Amino acid sequence: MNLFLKNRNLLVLIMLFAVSFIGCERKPAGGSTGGDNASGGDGGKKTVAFAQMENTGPWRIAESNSMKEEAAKRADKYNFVYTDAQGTTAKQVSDVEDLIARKVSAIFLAPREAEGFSSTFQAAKAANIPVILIDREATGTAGVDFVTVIKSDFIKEGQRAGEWLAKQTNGKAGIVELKGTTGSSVANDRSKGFMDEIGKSAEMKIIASQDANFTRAEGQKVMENIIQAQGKAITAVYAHNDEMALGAIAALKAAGMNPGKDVLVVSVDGQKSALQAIIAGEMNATVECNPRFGPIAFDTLEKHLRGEKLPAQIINEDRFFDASNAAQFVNEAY
Ligand code: GYE
Repeated sequence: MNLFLKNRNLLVLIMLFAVSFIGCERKPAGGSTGGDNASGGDGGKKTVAFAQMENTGPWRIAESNSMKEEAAKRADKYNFVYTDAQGTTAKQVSDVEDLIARKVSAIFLAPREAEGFSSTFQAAKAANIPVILIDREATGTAGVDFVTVIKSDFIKEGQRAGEWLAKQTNGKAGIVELKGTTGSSVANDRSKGFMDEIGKSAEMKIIASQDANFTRAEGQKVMENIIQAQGKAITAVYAHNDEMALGAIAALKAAGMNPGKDVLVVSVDGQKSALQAIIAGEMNATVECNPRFGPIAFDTLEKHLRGEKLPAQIINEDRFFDASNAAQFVNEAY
């Protein structure tokens, strides 16, 4: 063997040694690749996942960011995995199935629709993975199918919007209701609370009610069609979220109508652009629905892991914004 070959063999040996060494260093011991429940490796870190339904619109982006930020604050204890179902319930179901297959230690789930998750809950249970619902409900029993649900009181949100509107209009209005995604617990409850409240006044009438899927673009489109059909009969808009309200405001303006004045606009969420619209006088009120779930979600998980008994529901306290306080809160809004 000549000197060149000898040196080359030596070089190959050194390289092989180096590669296997790097390989050892990089290997995530008990990390997000599996075996997490059992191993407790990676310095004892647990892999916790958040299965988000979509990440469009300020509310959802604020929620995702809050979860990511809180995970980062607790990075000594947790690895964090995030999935985005891009607005499709079927994808969200398969996202959760994948997380179960990866053997994560716990799953936070913001279920797009109430139905469709029961077999996933069973699979998680069989794998001993706790599921905590955040922001919306899913069909099933707390303490059995999932640990608990952390959310706002959506019926109360609808009631507060209805009560405010009845007061402002002396119990007489032609109302357009823009509803959230059909099949979501939020849309049902926000409708129910509102109807219960306006039902107390004989002349509070819903003249049109349609699903606009919680988005601004759909809110605008649906509102354009309703304006064509109903015109001046519209004196108020109740939107299940601020994005749809802002879409409706754009449609009303384009039709030469006067949102905030001739047509009162009330919705739910409390995002920055809604508070700005209130300050500008184009929108009237919004019931807060807090999207910043990170701290309470992780605190709840830790209580569960310590073996504490949790209530079936954990309800966030929300505020109410109108012309009297929008300027005070606009800077802290998302
Ligand atoms: O109000 C809306 C979002 O589930 C409470 O969903 C949440 C709602 C929120 O898209 O803006």
